[in-house]
Amino acid sequence: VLAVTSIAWTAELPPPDKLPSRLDMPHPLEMLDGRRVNTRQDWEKQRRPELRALFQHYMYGEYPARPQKVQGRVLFEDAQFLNGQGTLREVELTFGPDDWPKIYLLLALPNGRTPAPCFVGLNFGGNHLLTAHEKVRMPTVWMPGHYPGVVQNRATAEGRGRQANVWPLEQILARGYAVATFYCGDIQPDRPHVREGMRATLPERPTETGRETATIMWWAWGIHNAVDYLLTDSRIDGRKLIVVGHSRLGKTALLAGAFDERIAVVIPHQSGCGGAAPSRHHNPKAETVARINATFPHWFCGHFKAFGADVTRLPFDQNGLVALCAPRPVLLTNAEEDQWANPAGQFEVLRAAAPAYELYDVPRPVVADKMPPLNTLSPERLGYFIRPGKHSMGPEDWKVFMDYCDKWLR
Ligand code: GTR
Repeated sequence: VLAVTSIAWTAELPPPDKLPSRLDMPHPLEMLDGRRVNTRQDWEKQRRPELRALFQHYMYGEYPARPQKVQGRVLFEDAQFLNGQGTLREVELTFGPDDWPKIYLLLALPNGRTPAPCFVGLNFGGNHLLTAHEKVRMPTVWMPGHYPGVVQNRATAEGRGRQANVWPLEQILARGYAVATFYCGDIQPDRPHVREGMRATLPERPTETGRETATIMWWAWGIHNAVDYLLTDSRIDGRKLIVVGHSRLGKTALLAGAFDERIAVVIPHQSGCGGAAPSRHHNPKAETVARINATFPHWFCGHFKAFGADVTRLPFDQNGLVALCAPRPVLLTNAEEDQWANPAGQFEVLRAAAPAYELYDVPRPVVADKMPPLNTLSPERLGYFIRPGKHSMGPEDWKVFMDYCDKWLR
């Protein structure tokens, strides 16, 4: 059963320059025509579908059709991973014709806990960077040149285990969590102007409609394909899936969570502009919509480009994307020196998403009223954490992810 909310959107939406200018983040419960919903039912039946449609049309592009079926083929399984602490498995996921991309999903399962809650998310440079296990498949698709062991944009065995700190499997298994991750480039390579990956499966030129599926949307859709598979695995607790990702892949984690209610907890780590940071902001150190569109033109759809010159015309802000996760827990994690990702702006986004959560019968407050001090988890349903240091994901971040999930999933 594909539980992803499908979007029926037929109304004509105005071009970006015909939208009204709004200086503040639009209220998540206010419809495009100005009416405000104030019941859970109107939110779920009217405003939530509208908001999902607006994010597709103006920012991430169309959510692609769900595959008929996602099929998994186990490539290897080692039941004695890390001296028997866990099981390591790699699974090839097929979800279309033979010439379509495939996902290579690396699964680490704690041997002592079945079914286990499971983190799911994309990695930047291939599964083989996350463990030195020699059975892990060497990716054959395009790779960014600066990743360990990459030669002429292809992965080599030199990379094995070189980024094991980013997804610390041993630490995660020790706390009874499972991990499911795959290389983002399995679905769509992280570069513009190429017809590769899922984009190459489309009949027309992808940049013509303005609302063409952009890379971050393809990635989020890929995560949903992995979720389809995870729900068939009896060693995983399908009610306890946590989506996580760092930076551009954190933007993806938030979008994936906002569009798929099968995901129980959403953790965009240092996701910044286009993720959990506001598009409207005055932080001189933080990334802007104009800048992100210029540097990464493939991440967002054509319509989004128009907002670089005037973000006040956006009919939503990123508080709307967080609101789409309601009432599920969302944790925003940040680092003090990573001002590019706008940590303080992200806290404002979190607060401005709260009205959607308050429609539900859940304990109050749903969000803290002030940003917590450094190294102090604000464990609310809309949670927040900021540590000292830089733009990175590592063991200390995973500790916080798991502390938060212990609270919400046990
Ligand atoms: C930066 C980009 C950010 C963030 C980051 C990353 O260059 O400006 O939005 O996505 O890359 O993914 O590490």
